[in-house]
Amino acid sequence: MTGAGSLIRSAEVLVTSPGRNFVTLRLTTEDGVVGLGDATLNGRELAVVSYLRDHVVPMLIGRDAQRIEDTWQFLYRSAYWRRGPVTMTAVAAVDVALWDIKARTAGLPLYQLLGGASRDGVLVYGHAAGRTTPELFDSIRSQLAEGFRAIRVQTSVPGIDKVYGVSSQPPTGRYQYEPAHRAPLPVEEDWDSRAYLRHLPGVVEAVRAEFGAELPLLHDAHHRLTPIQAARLGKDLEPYDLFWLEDCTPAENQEALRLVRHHTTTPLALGEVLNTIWDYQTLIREQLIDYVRSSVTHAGGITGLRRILDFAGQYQIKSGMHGPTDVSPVGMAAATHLSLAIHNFGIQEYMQHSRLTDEVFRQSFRWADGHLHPGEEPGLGVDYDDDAAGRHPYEPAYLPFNRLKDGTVHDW
Ligand code: GCO
Ligand code: MG
Repeated sequence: MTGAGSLIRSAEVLVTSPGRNFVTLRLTTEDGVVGLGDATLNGRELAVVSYLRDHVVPMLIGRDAQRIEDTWQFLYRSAYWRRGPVTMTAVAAVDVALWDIKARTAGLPLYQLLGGASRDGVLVYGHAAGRTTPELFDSIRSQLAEGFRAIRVQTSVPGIDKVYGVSSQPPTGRYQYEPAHRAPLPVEEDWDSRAYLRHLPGVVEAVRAEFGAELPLLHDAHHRLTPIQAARLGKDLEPYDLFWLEDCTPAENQEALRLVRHHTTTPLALGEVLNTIWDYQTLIREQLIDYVRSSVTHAGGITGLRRILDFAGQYQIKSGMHGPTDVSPVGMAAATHLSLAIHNFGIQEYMQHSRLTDEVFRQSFRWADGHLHPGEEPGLGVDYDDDAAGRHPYEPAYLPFNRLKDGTVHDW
């Protein structure tokens, strides 16, 4: 259906902070059909707000909302300055809002437009963490009780004050970990790779012994190791059969993974900070990873990520979409529709949003037996509640950064 009614009448960039910051693009057509896109880039939210508001919105008004591929190519190529997280998050927001509009216009849940369901539900992984091994065990038990059937485990390391993925507060029921701090400046954390390498394998061994062979276990090294350290860690963890080891080295050096791959059969996941198919060229062609970690939100939307995953599929590389709380419920819904539809689905991350967040973003997904399903509402199945959003104005927040013991800045 193309005609005057499908022209974009308004494009609003909405910012709200129900517990944490979210940026949402809302497009409305002349016919009154609304589409939502997630534009949240944790700790750099307002850069995307400006990119959209100041540069993209004026170009959207009057465009045909049905022309998704053309709009994607236009935004990507006409900017001249391509790729990068700010640009690709902005492109993603427009792309997902247009898919939402197309599916709502068709009266179908988005996954139907992507080829229909390839599975009954989307296996997701939850998160467990502990400052001590007994605390980690409790955290795993509570994730199992929440219904998760695959679990990422993160642990404190003796001698390090604050470790990625582990709250410094005692656990309070449901896993809560919000890396961004509402503070005027980034919080400093500390790091010691040798201490981490000594400590982690024993913890994973204990978890495997306690919870048995069947439970898929994942771990995120969060970009901190050198290639040879990552190779050693992969080898040390082989007996415990990890589902994946994530971001073992900083993602921008694709060649680093050659060395890691050469030494270990532990499956590797990488790419939550990558944004385009070009960032994956070497990783996929040389089969250096097993899972693509990019989210719909940060990799150019459904259109951008599907292109990456089709390329990956030729090499039996599967999806493992990033799904922390800084991907909004709109971004999570888009991911879940895509995960349901593609053939080379692997697993999806799911860090449940807070009650406050869920009041702003009304959702229709289903959650049962460790699997998500996006539901049968037309479009993404998410509605934005302006009244609830208005109660939570934007608050500046930063991700932390790391220093080594001698004061050197290190990857966080
Ligand atoms: C993950 C990620 C996140 C990131 C966060 C940054 O695997 O879920 O590493 O926890 O640190 O999304 O904004
Ligand atoms: Mg990660």
